[in-house]
Amino acid sequence: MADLNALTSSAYSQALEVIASVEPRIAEATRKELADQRSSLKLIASENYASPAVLLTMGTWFSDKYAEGTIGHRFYAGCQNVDTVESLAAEHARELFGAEYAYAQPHSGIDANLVAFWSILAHRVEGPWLEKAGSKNVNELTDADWESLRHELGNQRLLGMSLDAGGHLTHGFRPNISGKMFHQQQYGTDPETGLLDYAKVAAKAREFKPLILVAGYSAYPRRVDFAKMREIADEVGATLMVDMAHFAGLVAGKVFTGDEDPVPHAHVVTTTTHKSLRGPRGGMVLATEEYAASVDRGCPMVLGGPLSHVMAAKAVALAEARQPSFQTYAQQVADNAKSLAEGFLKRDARLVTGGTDNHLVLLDVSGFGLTGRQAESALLDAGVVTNRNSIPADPNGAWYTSGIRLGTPALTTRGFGRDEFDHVAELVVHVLQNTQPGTTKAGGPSKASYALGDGVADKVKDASAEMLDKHPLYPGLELS
Ligand code: DSN
Repeated sequence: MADLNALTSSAYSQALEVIASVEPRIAEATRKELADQRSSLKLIASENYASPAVLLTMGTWFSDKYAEGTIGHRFYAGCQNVDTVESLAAEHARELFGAEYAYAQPHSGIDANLVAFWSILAHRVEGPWLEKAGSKNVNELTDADWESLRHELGNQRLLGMSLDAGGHLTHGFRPNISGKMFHQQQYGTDPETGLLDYAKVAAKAREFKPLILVAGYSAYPRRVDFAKMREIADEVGATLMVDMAHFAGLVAGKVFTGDEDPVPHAHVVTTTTHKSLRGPRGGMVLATEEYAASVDRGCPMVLGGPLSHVMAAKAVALAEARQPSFQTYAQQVADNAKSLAEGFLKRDARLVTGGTDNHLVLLDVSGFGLTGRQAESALLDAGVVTNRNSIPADPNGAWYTSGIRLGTPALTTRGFGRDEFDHVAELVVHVLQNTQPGTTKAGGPSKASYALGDGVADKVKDASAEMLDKHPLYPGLELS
């Protein structure tokens, strides 16, 4: 068998030479990005490291092809190879997740959610409406019909998790298009425990009667019972849509099974492919047969030309996720998150919900006298890459925040284990204990400026380097 490390090294070295012949600064930035990713503790819960096979698949001439339409039914000629790529991506996704239907075209998570929203609206509203208008086909409608349909499609009701409880912008947050196109309400978490309260979600659903109930999160450190969410949806006649972007890798890796696996319970499931699933940057929609035809109209309903080079990389990543080793990886992601959480708790740091049972923890940094913004910046100075995040009822709002979100998918890919994540918790706490909040020019308390104690950054970087050297990123990949 070929030496894959040697092949990858020469592929990238030569590719960078080709790039440098046109715009050397881009080649330089690309080299620097690898060096930076190699030398920092990447703890952003939504990031990972895709394999060289996935990355290389994106750099091809599939990028040059237009392929609007669906498999075997394109608006452009010459799409036979794109059909192969999209079919394989969809087939791997169906097999991996046990889904009836998979749509690999969305360019991102937001696109996947928009496709899902419009598909559900079309499926739920268009059909009965067409009947009412006495027509069988949307193409036969008059301008007046469209005016009336627009009225019916707009102002539908959506119930999703609020941003500060851990939901996502696209789950009905007012400044996002989802909060503008829908009449929306949000459910939160219990103010004492930080946990989802299904009885309260059900009560809200009974009162609000949403067309779409959205489950899923970006910053909620716990598992969700999707069987219960489906019961709630069924009781009020809603479509259950689950956004599993953050935890798709844990579903693929069979860490979340039974009631914690959204696929058997939801009508429509959306995801990104680049987070815990460890694929290329992109989105995907899974659906039951009932919703397949409307999701399949994602392009041209919502999307432009599919990114065929990325769909090819999705197929490669999904093939990787079907290997037994991916299940070992996913379990380790969850075990490492537990260790990270325990590491914080034993050092008296406060975690939202008191712990985790997925891939992320949400650390309340107000106990250190800091805002999330100050903590994020101080940690970055010490080579620890995290992102600030609101906590429930956050007094500092969504910009400064009071929390830091940390996740385990990326460093687990590098090979970090439980002991190393305990050490990571120790280093994070050390930075935060040695960071002082700053003052504004007028002398008042600042939410942004801070001072990191002398020598702290170097000490933490040295301790991190020891762990990072033991678990190199892309081992064997040497750029000439
Ligand atoms: N930006 C992603 C995250 O960090 O969770 C979600 O869109």
